[in-house]
Amino acid sequence: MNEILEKIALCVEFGKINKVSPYPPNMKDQDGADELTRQALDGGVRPDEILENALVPAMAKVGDKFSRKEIYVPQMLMAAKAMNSAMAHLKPFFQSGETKRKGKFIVGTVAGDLHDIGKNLVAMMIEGGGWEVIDLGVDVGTDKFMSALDANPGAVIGLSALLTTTMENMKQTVTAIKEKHKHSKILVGGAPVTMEYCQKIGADFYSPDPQGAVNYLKALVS
Ligand code: B1M
Repeated sequence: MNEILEKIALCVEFGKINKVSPYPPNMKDQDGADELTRQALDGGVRPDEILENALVPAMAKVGDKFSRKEIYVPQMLMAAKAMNSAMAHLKPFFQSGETKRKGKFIVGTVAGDLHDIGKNLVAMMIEGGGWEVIDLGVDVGTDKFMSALDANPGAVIGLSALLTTTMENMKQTVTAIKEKHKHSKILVGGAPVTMEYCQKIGADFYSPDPQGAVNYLKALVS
């Protein structure tokens, strides 16, 4: 792998955002994902190469370590911040259509539910997996999911719920989406959600963690 891509991947894996960021201590005063991504683009590396060969594999490593409980939420958030600092340089290329993404992922925490830490991790990992993410935020009602899907036909939908009470709203949203867009794929997750519940409400897939969500989307387009 190109040396600068290796460096960007390490910055993302270990959460080194930019030169002034003191984290992680062993990378202090070194360029971070921000500066290195700029340098790579200026040096002629294509945006899709940076995404595919640095950000995606680095975030996959982060996801696997998180699944194995070798790292925890703070490290994952730092990795996601580093990835975002790199993505800020790449986004103009993707938005202009010059570089293609794998697809669109609409995500939100269901109606009545304000928990967004897990949902944000999933969104960031999926963005790191090469998808365009449309994040509708928290307390998202069925109508808002439907409007987003109407505006982005074919997008995969992700619903997150952290409360046993709001899980019921997940069911309502899944039913409404499947009635109007029966071929839409719906992924569900969140602490109280299970595969059994996913099947019961007619969603397509359940993942207990962000990496499972990334793998599911990857399988959809391969
Ligand atoms: Co709330 N809360 N909370 N809370 N809160 C829980 C969930 C609770 C378990 C705490 C407890 O009682 N032990 C409990 C729920 C009980 C239940 O229903 N079974 C609870 C409660 C009761 C409440 C309130 C009702 C409290 C009150 O006001 N009386 C209230 C409800 C507000 C509302 O939503 N309407 C409330 C409020 C809050 C805060 C606002 C204070 C805050 C949220 C801040 C925020 O998110 N911005 C909060 C927090 C922080 C928690 C705990 C402590 C932590 C949740 C969290 O972020 N976990 C939580 C207790 C706990 O979990 N220890 C608790 C870390 C996060 C990375 O994990 O979200 O599970 P998680 O996401 C995971 C996976 O689930 C998965 O990937 C993530 C990474 O592995 N995942 C997906 C998540 N979404 C996914 C989507 C996917 C795929 C995977 O595909 C689309």
